[in-house]
Amino acid sequence: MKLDVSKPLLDLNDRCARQVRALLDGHGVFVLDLMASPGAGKTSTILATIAHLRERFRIAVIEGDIASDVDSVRIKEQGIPAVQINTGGACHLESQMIRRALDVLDLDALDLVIIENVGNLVCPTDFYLGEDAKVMILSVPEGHDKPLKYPGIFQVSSAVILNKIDTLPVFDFDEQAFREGVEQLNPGVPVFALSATGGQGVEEWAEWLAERVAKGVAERASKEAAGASVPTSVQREGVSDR
Ligand SMILES: Nc1nc2c(ncn2[C@@H]2O[C@H](COP(=O)(O)OP(=O)(O)OP(=O)(O)O)[C@@H](O)[C@H]2O)c(=O)[nH]1
Ligand SMILES: [Mg+2]
Repeated sequence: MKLDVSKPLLDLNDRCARQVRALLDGHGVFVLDLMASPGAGKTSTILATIAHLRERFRIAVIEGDIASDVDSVRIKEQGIPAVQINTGGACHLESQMIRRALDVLDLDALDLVIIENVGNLVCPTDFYLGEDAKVMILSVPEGHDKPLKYPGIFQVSSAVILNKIDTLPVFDFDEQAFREGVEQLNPGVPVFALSATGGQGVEEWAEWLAERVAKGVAERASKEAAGASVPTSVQREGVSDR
């Protein structure tokens, strides 16, 4: 007999993710799940995004890593709230972890939460965290063939970032082949070519995100103007594992 243990795990994750979603809807906070290989530039992209958007939106970060608080320290150094999740070996974040991290954050004081998922091109793909959008980063040194090898992550992403474009002159990276591969898997998905550390192209990506965050902020403002109550701890307590 063959047991498929992935199904109950995913069911539990999805149930909790829907509760996270309900909590976020009540607060009008936009949540981005950022996925990529180790070292592709997730933290660097988050820092560059914060630099562009911090005057317009209230931002917090949830850092997912197998071990260490290196990345959350980098975020906190910028004066941005950050919650570190150490998975202790697991190659992806799950919605139960996000729910606990959200409990630490003051959602009424936030417009945007960026989740840095654990560095991996496969595992985070299957786990809905209650986020508004999943976005993936591929960096130039990883090679233009990755859409062919890891199709799932390109298919679930609402946008694709091509990072480290400042290194294009030294790598045999065919940007057109990469874009065609992405388009085949996910027709119409926007691809933002940028250098997180150099700054090139970051503005276009940040504006794409800003447009979506602003929508949540506007919806919350119109609800508040209409006198609708924003959910409080009562609904937070309603969020449970089962
Ligand atoms: N040349 C260049 N280097 C970059 C760029 N973005 C990130 N890096 C470098 O790539 C390395 C990894 O960057 P991180 O932002 O820490 O990558 P990460 O995906 O968060 O890494 P993990 O959290 O360890 O998975 C660092 O040395 C960065 O300085 C870029 O646009 N160009
Ligand atoms: Mg990182």
